[in-house]
Amino acid sequence: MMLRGKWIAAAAAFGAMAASGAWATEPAPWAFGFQTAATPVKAAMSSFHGMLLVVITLITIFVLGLLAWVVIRFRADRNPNPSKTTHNTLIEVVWTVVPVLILVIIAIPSFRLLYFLDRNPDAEMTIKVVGHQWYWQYEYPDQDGIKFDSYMIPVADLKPGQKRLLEVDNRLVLPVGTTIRVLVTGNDVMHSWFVPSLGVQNYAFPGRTNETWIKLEREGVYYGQCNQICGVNHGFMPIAVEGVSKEAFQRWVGEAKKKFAGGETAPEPVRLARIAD
Ligand SMILES: [Cu+2]
Repeated sequence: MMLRGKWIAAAAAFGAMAASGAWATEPAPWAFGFQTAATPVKAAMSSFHGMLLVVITLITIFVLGLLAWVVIRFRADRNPNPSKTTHNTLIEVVWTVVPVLILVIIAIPSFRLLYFLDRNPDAEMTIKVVGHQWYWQYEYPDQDGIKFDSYMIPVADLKPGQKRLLEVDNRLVLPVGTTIRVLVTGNDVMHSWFVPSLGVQNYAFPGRTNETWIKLEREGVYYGQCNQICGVNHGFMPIAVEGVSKEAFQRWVGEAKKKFAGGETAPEPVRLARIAD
């Protein structure tokens, strides 16, 4: 009965989410599948995933059918004198060649997607993401080098509506409809800059720069988290990307130049103590 109640709750949550259109750009209770795509890369990932799901489902049903057929048709009381056949060249060729063909069919769009998300030669601007223990730092080399830190808002300081363990003090503000090169690196240990709805998951290595790109298709806030265990506060260095219109971005740039002129937004020891609260 307990289990049944749980499934009913899950179905209700699923229905409510579908009805409200709340396919959020952040993790949601009982969410199924991917977060809604906000970039062309994520859209391509989602459709590739959909294609794979069809392939996997067909293979699983086929294998299950074969197993059921063997178990029922060739069980001992129905088939008391089993065949002693050990080889069948035709079947062996088929069960080798068909899986190879399936893998090739999967590999072609897979590699195409890998190269698609790798880099975009037509980037209109660049941002740099630096992973630190335990916060992210963002730089805008094309906007006079705006540079600031982005810390999680401690639970005790959350305002109504702010998301626990996801909201940050300074969001990464980006213009929509703009192809943006993203350079990711690390300052101390390995981190990973992971924003599911943008289709971005890049390792942040010290001494190495990884590249990808994003093009936000609509305004909104897109949440992510560090995705590589990086120490005691790994779970407390979320990512919040805010997509705004190009005009609003220009206004933000003007404000940000003043706001972040002094560099660091707060002394690090103070912030770490607050996160621990
Ligand atoms: Cu981490």
